[in-house]
Amino acid sequence: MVKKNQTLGEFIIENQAEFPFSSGELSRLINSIRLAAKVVNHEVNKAGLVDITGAAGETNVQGEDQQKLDVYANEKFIQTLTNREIVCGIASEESEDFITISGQNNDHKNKYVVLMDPLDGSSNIDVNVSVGTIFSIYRRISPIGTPVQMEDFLQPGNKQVAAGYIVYGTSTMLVYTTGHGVNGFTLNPALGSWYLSHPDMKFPEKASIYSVNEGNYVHFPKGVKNYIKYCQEEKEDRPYTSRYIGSLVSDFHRNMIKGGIYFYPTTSHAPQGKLRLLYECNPMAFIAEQAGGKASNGFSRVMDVEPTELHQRVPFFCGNKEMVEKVEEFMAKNPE
Ligand code: AHM
Ligand code: MG
Repeated sequence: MVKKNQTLGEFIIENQAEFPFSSGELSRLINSIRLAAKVVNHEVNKAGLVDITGAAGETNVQGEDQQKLDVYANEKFIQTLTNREIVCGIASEESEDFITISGQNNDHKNKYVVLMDPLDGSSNIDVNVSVGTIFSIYRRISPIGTPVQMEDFLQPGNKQVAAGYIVYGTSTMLVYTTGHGVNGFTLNPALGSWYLSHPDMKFPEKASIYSVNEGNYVHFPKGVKNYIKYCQEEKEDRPYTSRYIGSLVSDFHRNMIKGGIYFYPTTSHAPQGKLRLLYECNPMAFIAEQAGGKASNGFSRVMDVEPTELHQRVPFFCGNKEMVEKVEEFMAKNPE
């Protein structure tokens, strides 16, 4: 049951019953993420002060090394999840290999793995524009009691148990799904509590925003070029509005609330696209579908793509169902 203004803690406890075989591990895992998110939020909010205290890579006045925020966020999430011993492995966009967490007494007893992009869109930090964290949770495939394996991370998105993002925006929000709809919580920074501000989030029926880096237009496939022209055509409900922040989490978040599509297609320079299947696309796809939207690689469902490597990239079209279907129509006509 969804009650507005409930705290995230209350919400997690109340909804634990949705998992009949749950041992509470997933709830504890989400609890750790909300804690790490608060710590990272605090640091992201201070980012502007870096100019005064010293830039990343330099030594600050206290003689401490300043860290880049994405490195900091990576460490904080890994630290929190490791200290609480609730996952058996973590893979991050910031680290080349996955991390094995052996757990108490080296027993490898935990059953979940987390995949994350600790600070997505971090180039926006220098200019005070929103950034985000994206996470995705899977049940391990390898037997409990043994160290995690690559196969535990290379699962298709349709196997996700939970996924979410934190948007460090004008306010900080945590939005996540466990496969029972999407709920958004806003942080009250004075109290450090998250409140259910956006229960049961759904893409609105009418959508009119397209979000893409149009500077890459000449490098896009023909199908995408044609779709962009379609968005710009003068018709009853068009042209659509163009909005692009260049921060996936923020662009997605706005589109889910206002109605729209985000896409990062292949380009002649990036023949696989730019975004990462495991850390960025699958979690956003899971949230999109749970909010009544759709996510595609241009031809088929992103969450059905079988991953072959950790840092795999994929073209990504995500948002209102009709808009994603329309772009797929254009791609099918010009598949090259
Ligand atoms: P990052 O993981 O290096 O931050 O890159 C991902 C970001 C997305 O948040 C954003 O949508 C996209 O890259 C923007 O790319 P571009 O600057 O090419 O438009
Ligand atoms: Mg990223």
